[in-house]
Amino acid sequence: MRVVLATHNRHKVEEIRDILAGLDIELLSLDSFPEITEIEEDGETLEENARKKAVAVFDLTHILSLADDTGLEVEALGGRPGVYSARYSGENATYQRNNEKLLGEMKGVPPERRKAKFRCVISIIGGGVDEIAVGEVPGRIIESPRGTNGFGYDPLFVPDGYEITYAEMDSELKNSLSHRARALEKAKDILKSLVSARGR
Ligand code: ITT
Repeated sequence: MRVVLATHNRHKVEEIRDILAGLDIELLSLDSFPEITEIEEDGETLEENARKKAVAVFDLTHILSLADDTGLEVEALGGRPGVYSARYSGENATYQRNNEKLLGEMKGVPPERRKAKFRCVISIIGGGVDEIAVGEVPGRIIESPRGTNGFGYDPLFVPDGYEITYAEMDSELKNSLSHRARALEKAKDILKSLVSARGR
């Protein structure tokens, strides 16, 4: 069975490949479909955006499509940046500017009010298939960046039960506990049953 990952983010493609390794599926990325340009993520929820991307890619490729949308929800900021995580610092957002903006908004917020969670929503769309898998990891936002691995808000996020940031973890550790890993474990079960149903 072939599955196309509806993302241009190579960090995500690598994480998803690692986690889904071992399944009897051929994973394609959007690199195989250069004609598909950016799909606008204009939904109001992570669910809406993930589903919109998967539907758009399935409509264009007719291959089972898997799309995720992820957000960092910070309690002291009323859940922001949430669905706006990628463009938090505006039009020309970069990971670094987003992190600086987050630290700026969290300035003076005491340790006990620095709770946050990463939330990943995966949509799987195909002929007759419309499934959602969600993964969450609670943690906290530290006061200055630490670590150089990973991407996005990784240097600022310490998951509960750890003293190191996502960016201080090697990819094996991050991929064993991350929000995306949790959602992907659920997506994996969905894909497994599709593989066996289609194999019959
Ligand atoms: P797509 O092409 O898949 O849309 P994206 O980079 O826009 O890739 P998302 O919309 O899913 O990714 O994620 C929004 C932002 O959240 C992203 O730009 C990162 O800043 C952050 N993010 C997502 N996953 C993350 C992770 O595992 N660790 C740290 N930050 C992450």
